[in-house]
Amino acid sequence: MPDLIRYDVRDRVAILTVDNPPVNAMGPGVLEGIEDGVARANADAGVDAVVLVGAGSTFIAGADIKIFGTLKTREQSLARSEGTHARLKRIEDSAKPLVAAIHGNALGGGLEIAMSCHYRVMAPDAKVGQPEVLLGIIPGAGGTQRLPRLCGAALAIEMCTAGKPVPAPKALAAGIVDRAAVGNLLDDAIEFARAKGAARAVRKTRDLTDKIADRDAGLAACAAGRKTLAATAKGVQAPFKAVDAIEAALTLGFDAGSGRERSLFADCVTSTECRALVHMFFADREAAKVPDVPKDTPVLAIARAAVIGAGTMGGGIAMCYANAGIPVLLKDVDEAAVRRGMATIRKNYESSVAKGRMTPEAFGRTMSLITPTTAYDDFERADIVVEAVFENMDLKKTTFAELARVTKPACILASNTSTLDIDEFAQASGRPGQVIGHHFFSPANVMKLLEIVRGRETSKEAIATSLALAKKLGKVGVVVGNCFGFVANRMIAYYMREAYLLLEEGAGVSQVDGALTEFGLPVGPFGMQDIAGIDVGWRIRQHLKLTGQKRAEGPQSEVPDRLYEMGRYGQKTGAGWYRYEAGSRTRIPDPLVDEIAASEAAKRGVTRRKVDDGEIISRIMTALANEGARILEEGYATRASDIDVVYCYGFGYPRHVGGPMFYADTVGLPTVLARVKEYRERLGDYWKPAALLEKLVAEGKGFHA
Ligand code: 3H9
Repeated sequence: MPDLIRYDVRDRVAILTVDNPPVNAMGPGVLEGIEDGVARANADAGVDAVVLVGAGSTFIAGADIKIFGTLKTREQSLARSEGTHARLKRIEDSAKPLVAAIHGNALGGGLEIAMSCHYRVMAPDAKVGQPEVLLGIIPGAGGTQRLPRLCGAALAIEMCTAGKPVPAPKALAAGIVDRAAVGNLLDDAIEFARAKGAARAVRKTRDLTDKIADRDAGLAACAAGRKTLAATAKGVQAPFKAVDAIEAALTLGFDAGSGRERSLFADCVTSTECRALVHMFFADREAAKVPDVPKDTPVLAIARAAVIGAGTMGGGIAMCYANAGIPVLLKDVDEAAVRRGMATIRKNYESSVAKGRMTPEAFGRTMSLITPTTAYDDFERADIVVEAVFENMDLKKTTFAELARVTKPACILASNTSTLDIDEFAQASGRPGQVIGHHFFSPANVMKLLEIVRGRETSKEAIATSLALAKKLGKVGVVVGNCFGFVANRMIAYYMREAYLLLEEGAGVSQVDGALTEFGLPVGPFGMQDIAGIDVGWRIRQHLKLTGQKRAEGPQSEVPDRLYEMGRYGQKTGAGWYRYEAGSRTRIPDPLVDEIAASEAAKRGVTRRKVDDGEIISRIMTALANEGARILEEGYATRASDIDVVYCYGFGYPRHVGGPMFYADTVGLPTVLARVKEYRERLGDYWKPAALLEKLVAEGKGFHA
């Protein structure tokens, strides 16, 4: 096995190269190796200074995230942090100047090591950051103490509470790094280190005081940070603890401040928030791995795309391609439809420019990548076509048959259907291996989830290409099976069923929505439906009635149908589950909806009662977990964590809760099963435990290993 830390000497400068692929995370031996390397350089008469650099594509991406799962108690965490803090102090005590040469990313513990060096040189395209809060923790290797000493409290708070990395120019201007490299990073850093070595110029970050000297300004920054978090960081604790730790840097000395950091870190690393967010970190990456699609499966290059249907979804999908720099044809049946679609796209981009999120140059460049058309000319050059026409099986089948005629044989034929059977289009195309579902979520240019639906005959190349393409489009791709509603909409049917029934039983519209937003969702089921349109759900229900299907077993509440019949489609008609004043999106509760719910309840013989918020969460979350279990046992999702990823990115399920399947594990599957049985007894036989749920409980296991 190659050394984790290589030691070379050039021009009287020792070069310590961290070589721990893929991202030089601080796994066992890394920090120890750096300390040994620094000691060796200090003892080496042929060395005046030291450069610390990362091998491969990045500097050091932080602690090895897997380690957090092993810290079960505060005591274990404290013992580990004490060791790390002491080691970093010993490194910082080097008598010979230490220079970190940063390329790629210096994140979390990576930046903390860099700040324990005496100087930092940074490649112009590199980034530095403290993203720990995204994992439910705070910087735990001195970051909350050293960062404010370099850049002041305000920026340190911003970086440690939002977790967003900062680019080189900002890091340089703020004093986090000392130099932006010109030309080759290592050559530049060696040159810089040589000069510092000649002057024996050692500068310990922990001794700096300038940037934290104005204590009142620092404390005001802490107060401002807490105020912002009160509005933005609902349901999480780590960002608040990061502010507490930075405050300690201002009010206590370095050693006492570090002690406070260790204590706060221990609170965080043993929390459910941390377990859930670490789970989501790995879940995001696992989702890209499909057991029967090997890593080396050939991936088709997607240089040109086409989208059929210039409506809301088609236009949004075309924007995704253009945003990724891929030229895209946007086809609809007539000039008017295409013009309307292009006007919406233009308006969206213009609004981004107005908000300063897009430069006028990028606007021009991106718009020029979208070519409107009413014909199939040029489709033979497309590497992928995404169909986003009306949800009608005959129309889709005709479209796929046409596409097979006008595209080259290797072209991938994707469908954005959210409910229809991919295998039927696949047969209609005559090229089933190339046909796949690409289910975008609305608004397609914003939502990060891409459900990649594999049909019976979809080729491995089409799946591997879709996963690579999702990444290129800035989406998280999750491969799912071809069942009704796939994973996301199949489960949402159970979520909505319970929401409707709770309403009939006596809960209020804003009570149900409030309980779920308190739980962490950005919007509750009724608010969400008012945005999406009550008419959309109605259309799906009509289609199901015609085909004799149900989206979810159990009583079908007719409250949404009554709203539809009254022309209450949601925000777009000024009323739905709520009322809206003209031009406003503020939800105003409407007693009329409660009356409708009461009258529908009477028709079904339901006795109304007071429903508490706890029951709302239990019913809805139990329904999701039970249906998720069925999806798993039927093989439509590869693993429970894929369902968590679908829910977090598709519906804004709170990451700090870890997705519906992880949440079920934290509640405990025996409790979830007991609830299903209780509801069955109380509400009816449609509450049936999933076989997988019963099996896991019997085996004493959870959904996640
Ligand atoms: C921390 O540092 C706490 C300290 O304050 C205190 C310590 C005492 N650990 O993302 P990619 C794996 S907290 C373990 O696909 P990219 C990843 O799972 C940490 N594994 O690549 C994947 O494995 P696989 C603070 C890690 O090029 C592979 O590497 N740091 C870690 O798209 C490639 O990853 C962070 O939060 C890790 N730290 O993006 C940074 N990082 O191939 C987390 C990655 O088996 N990392 N892996 O699926 C990132 O943000 C991105 O990985 C990075 C590269 C931007 C670096």
